[in-house]
Amino acid sequence: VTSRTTPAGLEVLTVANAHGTAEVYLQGAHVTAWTPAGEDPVLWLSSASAFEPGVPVRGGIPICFPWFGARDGHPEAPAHGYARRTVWTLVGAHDDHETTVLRLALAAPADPALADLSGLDALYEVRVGRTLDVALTVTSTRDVPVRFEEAQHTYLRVLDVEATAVHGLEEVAYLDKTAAAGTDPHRTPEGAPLVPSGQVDRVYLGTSGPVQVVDAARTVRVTKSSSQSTVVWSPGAEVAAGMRDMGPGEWREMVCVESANVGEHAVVLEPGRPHTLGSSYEVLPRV
Ligand code: TA6
Repeated sequence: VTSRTTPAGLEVLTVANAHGTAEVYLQGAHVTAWTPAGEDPVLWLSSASAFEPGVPVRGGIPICFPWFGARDGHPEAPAHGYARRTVWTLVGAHDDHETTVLRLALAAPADPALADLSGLDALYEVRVGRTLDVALTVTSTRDVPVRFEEAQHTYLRVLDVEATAVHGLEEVAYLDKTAAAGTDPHRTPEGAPLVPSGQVDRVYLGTSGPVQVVDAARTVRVTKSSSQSTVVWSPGAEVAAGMRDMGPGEWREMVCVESANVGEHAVVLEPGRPHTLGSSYEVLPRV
């Protein structure tokens, strides 16, 4: 593991071992790259992303915590929580059977605006090996249950999102976040793999199974643990064109598949009972 500081003052860790390479920014504990040996990069990263203090990176694996999207009752709060904007502390790095393990910690901020979410400490473990494994463990120092949301908002690199099939959610009902305001966003299972077309923004409800993302080049499998929701997002041409941190046309080269606990599946953390959200990414051998 080596470390460098960018001209903007962000610290980046580079991992290289027999099985591949990865990059992790301390800001956001953000994995921005993972390339298994002999494969193309698995994570997508925008060519127009900001890499600046306090600004989330567009691509890789943003951590959404302790809320997802807008914060309920707090329209002024930044989207997807504070974890992806805050500098985490590296608390450990070691090699374990050809796997490199990084551990990063984020203490609960002492912010009166976050009083109802106070006491939530986070630890993130990143394992770089034949697979990439990430695990977010949240503990509470409070003596009352605390409700929070979380997601590993992973941007997977694909050849063309509109020619990519997302398998594993065929029988799962979802919320369609593109539904017009005031209309019911609940949708019944589609019974077929999702091939994103235009803007897709869905929260699949009550699903803990794996997802396989299949394009013309390969299959990437996402396996998750202690996660009850899966989010799939593709901005489509129009939304992407309005995003300053996405290069022209690049929206086609990504799809987000997010291991999450959001909305009705938010975590209610009891004192003394840590919760760990895990995701594992793997390129499957060609058949
Ligand atoms: O996970 C999907 C989503 O919540 C979308 O609604 C979309 O806004 C996206 O995340 C990106 O959010 P961001 O705050 O990173 O621009």
